[in-house]
Amino acid sequence: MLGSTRHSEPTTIAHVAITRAVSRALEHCELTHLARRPIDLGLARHQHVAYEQALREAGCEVRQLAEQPWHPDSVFVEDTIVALDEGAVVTRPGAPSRRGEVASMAAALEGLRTLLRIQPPGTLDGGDVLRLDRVLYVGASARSNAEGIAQLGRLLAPFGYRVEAVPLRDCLHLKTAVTQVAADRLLLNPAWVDADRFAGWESVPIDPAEPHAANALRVGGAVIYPVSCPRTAAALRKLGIDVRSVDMSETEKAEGGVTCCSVILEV
Ligand code: CIR
Repeated sequence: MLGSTRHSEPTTIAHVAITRAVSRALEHCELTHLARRPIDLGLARHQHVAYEQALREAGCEVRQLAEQPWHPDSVFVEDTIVALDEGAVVTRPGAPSRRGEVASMAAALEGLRTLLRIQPPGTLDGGDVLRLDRVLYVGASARSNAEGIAQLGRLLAPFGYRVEAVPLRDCLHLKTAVTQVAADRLLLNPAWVDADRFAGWESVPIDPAEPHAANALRVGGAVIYPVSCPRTAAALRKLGIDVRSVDMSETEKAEGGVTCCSVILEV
């Protein structure tokens, strides 16, 4: 069976998850670390529906934005906005081909959050931003430059957030290398980012046979997680983590993961 395993619907909706329909141009996506492979668009759409269902089962109301047929990577909405309780920062993606994706995300957030913006020459991808309490760790990646990271720090300081740049190796975004999987735990690929950057956090290493295993989406007490990383999933379950499996094979070929395909807002 494709998609998520079955779970009962939650009784309360605690989050809004913004997603976007998969672009028909997905096969023309940006690729940095992967070789291009054929993408089955029908399967990608089917998997995206199952992913949205997993979000609902984890307590989200899903609001899907319209397809952007002319933007291959537009399903990866995470990169267009950094959403916090106090406001949302509209990004300026590092890949020029992706800059046209942000306007409709900003429009969707109007009325929900006060909007702030990264300005040229700053660049920032939301996939590089990992919020842990009042610290935003930002990957100093090929997509997020020093100017973009500095602007984020200045925009969010008034709300009591600190921004810290984190060096990365051999991966696209910070959240390709590390995400939060429990109240006190990170899941991390030590080949791509150093655990000692995250002082005070315990980290679980991924299974070395699954280099892309560090991208997990924690929402509503559950962790939405790709079927492509079964060994790391088993290790997470052993720790008592509620892992909800989704098949993301097609967006994985476009270098996307489970965090990339939604923006989660607390409501
Ligand atoms: C890109 O290179 O921009 C897309 N093909 C993949 C973006 C994945 N987004 C993410 O990890 N936040």
